[in-house]
Amino acid sequence: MSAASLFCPSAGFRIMNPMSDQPLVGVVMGSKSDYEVLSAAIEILRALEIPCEARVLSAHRTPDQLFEYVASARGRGLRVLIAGAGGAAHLAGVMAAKTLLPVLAVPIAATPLNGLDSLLSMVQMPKGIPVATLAIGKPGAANAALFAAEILALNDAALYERLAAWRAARAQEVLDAKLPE
Ligand code: AIR
Repeated sequence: MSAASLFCPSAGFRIMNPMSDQPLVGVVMGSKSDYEVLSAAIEILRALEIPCEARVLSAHRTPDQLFEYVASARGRGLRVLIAGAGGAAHLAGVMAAKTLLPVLAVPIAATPLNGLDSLLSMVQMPKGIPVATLAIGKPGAANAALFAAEILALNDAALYERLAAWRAARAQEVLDAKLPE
């Protein structure tokens, strides 16, 4: 499968909620090797019943296909984009340059610099082209999904309730934690 092709190990090509044909969140990763981290975002989007799609597209290796994807995103109904990449991670910034959809960036530890390279590439955007950068790795991926949910919940009361229930369940897990005697 080429780097530009649709990617989803579970569905073969595309991650979708069967209840809807219309993905609202596009999860883009610079390499298939980023999937383990970005799966933390996809799991939460699924748990919250937010239709999403996942793609492997690289700002450096497949710039033309990335531009095409982002240029068509809003017209295809996408409302939030999540971008995860490692190293000299220009993915989120390039995507943000081509759309007015919110772009949430997830830095990935893919080099001996352990994600600091990716974090700085994503967070140090020049004035005028915003990217919202989350934490390095899986916690950032999970929070990107939750942030996307919060954005979508502004106009979706049912999603707001699912999100509130998800948050309450996490709080309950903390309160129920048992320590060794
Ligand atoms: N990458 C791919 N194109 C541009 C960048 N910055 C990133 C990927 C991955 C890392 O390079 O997002 O985190 C290494 O990719 P690979 O394919 O060599 O494993």
